[in-house]
This record gives sequence, C-alpha cells and structure tokens, in this order.
Amino acid sequence: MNTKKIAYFLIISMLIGAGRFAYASQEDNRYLVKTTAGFWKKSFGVRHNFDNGFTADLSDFQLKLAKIFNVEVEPVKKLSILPAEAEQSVSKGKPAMPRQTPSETIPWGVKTIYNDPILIQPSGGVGVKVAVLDTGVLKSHPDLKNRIIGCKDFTSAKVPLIDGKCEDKNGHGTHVAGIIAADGGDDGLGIYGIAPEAEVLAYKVCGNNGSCWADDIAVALRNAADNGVQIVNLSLGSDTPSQLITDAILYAVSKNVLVVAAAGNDGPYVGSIDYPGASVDVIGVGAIDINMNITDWSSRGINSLTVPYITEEGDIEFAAPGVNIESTWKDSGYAIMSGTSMATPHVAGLAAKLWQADALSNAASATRDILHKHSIDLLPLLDDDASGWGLPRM
Ligand SMILES: [Ca+2]
Ligand SMILES: [Ca+2]
Ligand SMILES: [Ca+2]
Repeated sequence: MNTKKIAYFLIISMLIGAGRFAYASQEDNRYLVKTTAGFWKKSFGVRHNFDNGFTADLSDFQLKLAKIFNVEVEPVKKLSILPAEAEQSVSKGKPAMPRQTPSETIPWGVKTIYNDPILIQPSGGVGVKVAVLDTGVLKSHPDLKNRIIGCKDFTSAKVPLIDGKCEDKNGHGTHVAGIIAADGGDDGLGIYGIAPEAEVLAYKVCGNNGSCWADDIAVALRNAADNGVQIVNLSLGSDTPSQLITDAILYAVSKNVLVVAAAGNDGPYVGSIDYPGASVDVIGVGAIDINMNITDWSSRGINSLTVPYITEEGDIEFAAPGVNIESTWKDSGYAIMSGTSMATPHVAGLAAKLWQADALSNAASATRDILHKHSIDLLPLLDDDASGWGLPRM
C-alpha cells in the first residue's frame, strides 16, 4: 500500500469512527455487515460475530460508506413478545412483606395440562434446564428464586452480554417463567407452574418495550445450547423468518435442544403463524381458552394444505391454555395475561416434565414425539390449522 492509500484509509477510518460515536444510539439501525474483514469490524464496532459477517449499529454515514466500498449490509430483523392483551394485576395483599399471594395456587392452565381438575401439587422437571428468552425475569420473586440458575442480559447497548443481570422491567418474561416452573415458594402460598422442579435460565433478549433484535436472540440460542440447556421457550415472533435465528435454531437442534415458540396473535387467518414458530425445527403453539376453544386471535398454520400429522414449515403443532392465565409478575406479585406467549410455556413446561433423558442424543426429538402421543384432538377434527396435533397433556 502506498503512502497516498494509507493516508486515505486513515481519513476514512477516522470518519467512520466519528460517525459511530455520533449515532450509536439510533433506533432500527442494526445491520448484518457481510464481511469478516478486521478493518470493517474495527471501524463499525462489532456487536456479535457470525460465520458470514458481524452485526453492528450503523449510522446513516456508515451505511453510505458501506455502499461506496461495496460492503454488503442487511438490516437485522426485530421480533416482539406476544401478549394478546394487557396484564391485569391480581395479587392479594400488599407488595411489602410478608408477601403477595395469587388468586389461585394452581391456575386453570396447569390443571388442564395435568388433566386433573382437583390437582393439589404439580411436580416434575428435575434436572431439566429451560432457557426463557424474553424480557428478563424477576429473580427474587418468591415463587421463582429457587428455580433460576442462570441470568444473562443480551440487550445492553454497550456490551453484547452481561452475565448475572436479567432485570425484567416489562413483566412478560417473569410471567412466562412462572408458567413453566413457579414452585409455590418456600411457604407454598405462591403459584405453581407446570414443572416446578425444572431449572430456569433467564436470558433477557427483549428490551423493556418488548422488542427484540434477531442477532441477540441468535446469540442467546447458541449460548443456551452451549450451556447444556434442554428446552428453549420463545414467547416471541415476527411475520417473516430471520436467517440469523434460523441458523441458530439449527445449531441448537444439533445440540439436542427442543425449541418451543409462540404461534402469534394474528388469527384467525390461514398462514398467519409467526416465525420462528412456523419453522419446521420449532414447536409452534396456539392458544385455547378454558372451554378448550381456540381463540380468534391465535395465529393459524397451513396444516390443511400440508400432510396431516407430519410437521412441516408453516404448520401449527399444538394449542395450549393462553387466555386469562395467572402467573408471577415483576412486582413480586401476580398478574393475568392472555396470548400465545402464555400458551407456549405450558408446552415448554410439559416438555420439561416429560423430557426423554434416556433417549440421550435424541432426547429432544423423542420428547417431541411423546408430546404428539400425549395430545388430544381439538375441534375441528384431526390435524387442523388452529391446533395441529391438539392439546398435549398428561
Ligand atoms: Ca413449527
Ligand atoms: Ca403437516
Ligand atoms: Ca383438530
């Protein structure tokens, strides 16, 4: 490289650097930069490295430079959490000590999954790790504090990962985690989830407003797979697939991880199912109410257009309780929420309870098979767009 070229590159580097500091906090500015060249990584700043490039928050100026130098960039998708209705607080008592209590110790969704209307004590999930990729979790909640074995924040603007931090200012993640594994607390006065002996890893991948960058989700999925997680719960989605997430799911599946995701709340239109739930490698879950009816807003698959009882891209796989679901909340109390976000952790919790550990390297697919075998058909008859195999239960 001659002197002129070196000078030129130095000037460009300085300009890029200046742009980075000036615009780093812009919204909707995250891109996958499709090069692995150190020069561009240094200039733009790396959020996450991937096989075919890296992600970064780019200013308009940096975007222009990428274009001038023919560096391919592609916007990173944003996904969002999927509650269908706003929460409704139901806690009894004061937020202060001794503690708030739920309106019911065993919510209707847990009884439905257990197929036991007078269920007194749920159990199960011993030794099974479930990662909840969501808005974080209130680690100190009395019904969750003994269940949380990991807590990581993938959403910080400054660093790609903070270990030990997963503060939930939204509440959604705390609600979802409770449906999977709330254990009633030390005093047994709290609420119970489906698998109250399971271990939960709270991975915060969504901001407080409930929106979630695909690259953060992809990195969290890989992190979960590398940390011996058996089940991942994704109560989030978007209308179109993200390649970063698709690749990360393939990685997780190769590591024997079962991924469960919300179908979305865009029903009742055929094919309204969200990604990643629509992916063939992910269990997509729709929502039913207490009368076992599919809700209007539960997203529909394309099951009627594909082979019955063979899970293909775009199919719904199950439906589970998702209307007026009571669970743990970010204020140490309880709240009722509706959405396929709430249906999904019922299936993830049941998967933890039924985890087929003896199948070793095939445990995830064996567990998926068991869930199929444990399903009862919901109307309309057979494999349908709204509920697939139906309601999986004990
Ligand atoms: Ca699917
Ligand atoms: Ca099918
Ligand atoms: Ca059916």
